[in-house]
Amino acid sequence: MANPLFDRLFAPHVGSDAPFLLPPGGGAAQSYGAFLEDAARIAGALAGLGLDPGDRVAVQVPKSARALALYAACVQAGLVFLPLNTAYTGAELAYFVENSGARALVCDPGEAARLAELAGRCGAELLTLGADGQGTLADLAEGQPARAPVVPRGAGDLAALLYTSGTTGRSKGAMLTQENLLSNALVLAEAWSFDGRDVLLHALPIFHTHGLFVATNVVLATGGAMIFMPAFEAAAALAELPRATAMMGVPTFYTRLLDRPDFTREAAGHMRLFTSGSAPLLAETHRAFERRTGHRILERYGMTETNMTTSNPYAGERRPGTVGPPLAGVDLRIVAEGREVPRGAVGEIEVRGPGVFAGYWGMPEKTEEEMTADGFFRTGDLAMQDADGYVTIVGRAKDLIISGGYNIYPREVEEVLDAVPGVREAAVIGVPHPDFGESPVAVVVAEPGGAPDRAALLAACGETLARFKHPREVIAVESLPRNAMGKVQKAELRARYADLFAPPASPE
Ligand code: MCA
Ligand code: AMP
Repeated sequence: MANPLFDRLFAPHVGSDAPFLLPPGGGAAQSYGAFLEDAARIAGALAGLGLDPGDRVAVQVPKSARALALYAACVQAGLVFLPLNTAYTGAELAYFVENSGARALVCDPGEAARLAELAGRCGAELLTLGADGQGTLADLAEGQPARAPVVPRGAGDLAALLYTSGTTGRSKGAMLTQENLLSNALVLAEAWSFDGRDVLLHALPIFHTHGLFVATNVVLATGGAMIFMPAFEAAAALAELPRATAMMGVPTFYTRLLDRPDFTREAAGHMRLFTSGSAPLLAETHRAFERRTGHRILERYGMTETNMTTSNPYAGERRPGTVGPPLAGVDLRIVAEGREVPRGAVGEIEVRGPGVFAGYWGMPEKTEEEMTADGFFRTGDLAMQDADGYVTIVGRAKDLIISGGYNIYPREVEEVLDAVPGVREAAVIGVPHPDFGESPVAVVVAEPGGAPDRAALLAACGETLARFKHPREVIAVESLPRNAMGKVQKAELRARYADLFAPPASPE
């Protein structure tokens, strides 16, 4: 029996001298062969700990070549890779480890003491891996052989578990199969014309779909190289650009590059492709980028649960403000009141295809809620599709804020604020922000006689929520606007505070 994901993305590169990871600032590349030897050693170390195929490996580590090798090792050993945002707090992490039943937890060495109790309680093996690639996982791997068995897996077996928050209740683990990941990598590689000559500027985090699957799997599928940056920083990205042929980013990457006068037509002239996703790219940013560089950013759309589902074309017209037509193999329809709507009308996007996940971990009823009887996933994104098939996202049916490409579920923040003494109720809304696209703002009503103390509210968030979820502003109000049904009118609040972060108008 085979392991389709490993066989197609990794196995062809075993023993290859071709460069895979280029360190920023120059220096020797790590070859595909060396990367896969490292992965094999890690696979051996994990198997040696008694982990069995299908076991979950929770990973909250800084980005590094070895952190990526850990992903490869999990695929090779038939383990389920569960990457976690490095910004998550201990409270957030505890839920993911408990809910997934992870058998191993890999963390930064600096966090090990803090996480020992959690790992012990959950029966997870605690291992460490730092930004420098060192730690107890590396120590264990060192003694292992450079080749390891490839554990047989089927196309429908799980390769990864990625947690996404829900509009109600706790986060849900999206179960991604080998086929989900492989099919999407191959479709994107073809759609965007990637090949072995490409050098991708990789500045995304590797704990989300965008940086881990869209970027890395496309390069693995086609044998190119990646300039592997620890994080996005505009000046550093600009310095690396001359070596790159392609770049993938969230809109904030592009607005930050445009803020730099040294990001010029000459600086970008040699590039083959810039893609954007994870959050809406303003048509205005698309046009400003074209004016500055001559390049039209290729915008695409997807979700953790569905992988990528639409993309503007590589060769055809890239239309600003749209996410393009459905990708090959994706069935997409726009639905309102239970019916597919005609072209040009607004409704919710529903998708079906090989990239659509296998359901939420341990939550069959949630999975059923999000899927239609004929196998389409309800995205919660509102859009229209034009006569040529191009999809324009116009809003969201779900209560979600996307800040710099990170999702924030207002309900999760509201629950924390509501529990603060003196708070009667809080509504968290997304307000346009020039850098992050949207930022969370808390609109708070005090108990009679009480006054919500801003510092206390933010301190409560600090204990439980990752920093990027914290409200950027707290606004005290007498009452929240409600409709006849008593539901808080968030659209009205968003309109009221739409200019909160707007840059001051420049004098004429
Ligand atoms: C960091 N901070 C943020 C964010 N990131 N605040 C709000 N939103 C953010 N996205 C805060 C930190 O907590 C810190 O706060 C301060 O900003 C500076 O931290 P630093 O690490 O220096 O941040 P940064 O370098 O400015 O990071 C911004 C960033 C980064 C480069 C835009 O967030 C990023 O790489 N985003 C990419 C997210 C991504 O890959 N999403 C893909 C999801 P303080 O100073 O107050 O402590 S996958 C997906 O959505 C689907 C499937 C798809 O379609 O791709
Ligand atoms: P996630 O659950 O992190 O995968 O986030 C998926 C959500 O990000 C989608 O449901 C959309 O709301 C949003 N998204 C992703 N790409 C785009 C895009 N190009 N334009 C607008 N929204 C996007």
